[in-house]
Amino acid sequence: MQTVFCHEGEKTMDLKRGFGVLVVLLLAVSMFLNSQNISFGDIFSNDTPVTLDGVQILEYEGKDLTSILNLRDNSISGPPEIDTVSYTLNINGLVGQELSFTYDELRTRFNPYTKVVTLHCVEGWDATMLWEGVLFKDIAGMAGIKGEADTVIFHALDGYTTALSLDYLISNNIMLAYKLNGVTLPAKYGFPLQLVAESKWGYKWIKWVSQIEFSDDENYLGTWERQGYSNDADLNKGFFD
Ligand SMILES: Nc1nc2c(c(=O)[nH]1)N[C@H]1C(S)=C(S)[C@@H](COP(=O)(O)O)O[C@H]1N2
Ligand SMILES: [Mo]
Repeated sequence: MQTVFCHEGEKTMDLKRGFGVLVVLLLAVSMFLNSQNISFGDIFSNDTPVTLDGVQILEYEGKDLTSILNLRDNSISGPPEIDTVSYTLNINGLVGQELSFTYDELRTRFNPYTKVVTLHCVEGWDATMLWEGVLFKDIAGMAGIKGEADTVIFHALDGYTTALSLDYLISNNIMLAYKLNGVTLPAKYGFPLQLVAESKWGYKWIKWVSQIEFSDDENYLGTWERQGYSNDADLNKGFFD
């Protein structure tokens, strides 16, 4: 037994019992977090926060959305460190004018678009989310694409790359999203920008996009494509076709 003082005056309590209660409480909290797919790491580390800037939208126009808390981060080397202040999206290659946009410019200089689109990973899982961002063709239009360009190579802050045909990106109104389910893209899930490569396999949905390079190299292979995955990546076909 030990004597302790608190604002109610002198009290005695069994410290051993107090410790036992604390252990049970911590176990209960950790089981709850586990059931919600949240890890202690998510909460206490500041590189992969789950803090959201608003309340996620989980149903939109009658469609159920996948919660961000249930997403899987499938990246080659984990989320990169991003400095929002110095970040720019750089547009170069076969363009009339090289451009770069800050994060604020991306959200203020282009019309915003929203759309519910489902991501399908080759591993067999999928996630339906409400995306908000800018149209690829609006950005491309500002840079002025040269006639020879037929391919667009996307580069990301973690070193990942992938390429898509210019025609696919423009004719399908493909978006670069800065929000999902109504909240800013979390660091783990592509902040500041993720390509919403509708009707393509997940490996074309490049996250943490930092550079858009216009090219005439139709055979350019990105990170996963080099490992043998289909460069076309059409969802209607197998990912090795
Ligand atoms: N920069 C970058 N983007 C990436 C990847 C990656 O490793 N690095 N993985 C891709 C793969 S294989 C999938 S399935 C999706 C997963 O997206 P999500 O984390 O939003 O669920 O991200 C894609 N984009
Ligand atoms: Mo994937």
